Amino acid sequence: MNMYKSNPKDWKKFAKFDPHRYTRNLVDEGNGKFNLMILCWNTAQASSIHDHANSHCFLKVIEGHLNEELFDWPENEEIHLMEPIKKSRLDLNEVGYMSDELGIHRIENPSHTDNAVSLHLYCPPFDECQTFDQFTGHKRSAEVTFWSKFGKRTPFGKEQSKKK
Ligand code: 2CO
Ligand code: FE2
Repeated sequence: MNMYKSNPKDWKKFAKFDPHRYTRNLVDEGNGKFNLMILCWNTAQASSIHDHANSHCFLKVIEGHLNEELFDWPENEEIHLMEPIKKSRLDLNEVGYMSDELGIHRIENPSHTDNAVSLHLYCPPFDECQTFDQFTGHKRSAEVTFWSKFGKRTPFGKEQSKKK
């Protein structure tokens, strides 16, 4: 991940954007051992606060830049505002690592003029994670989906990553 220097020619065919939310585009299933994907962040798009389902997450910015807010796991069921414990910026070609041991996070493309694209490797792959409400600390399970797989838009109604 560190050694790779981003060249849009390598990944353009996987980089499919949606005007409404960031997209997850599957590049390789790593023989079931990992998922390699390209995430496309339109201007000002952000993820929810989420965990990583016990997976290791490596991410590299391959266009634009991203901001990360790191949060501690909420401790109890009491309603409370979640405050970030760390904010960082990931620049072009920078690599980050995230796992449940470090906490939970939110990623955002803070630019209002430029798109951002990131390359993610999740080991092992996962098809469900938990998302958190910043204002209450409440969580719920969310299925993660692919906007495209291997360069082809996932057919409508079959966005689930699961092979049920
Ligand atoms: N984990 C999020 C996802 O897979 C993206 S933020 O980077 O870890 O959609
Ligand atoms: Fe994440």
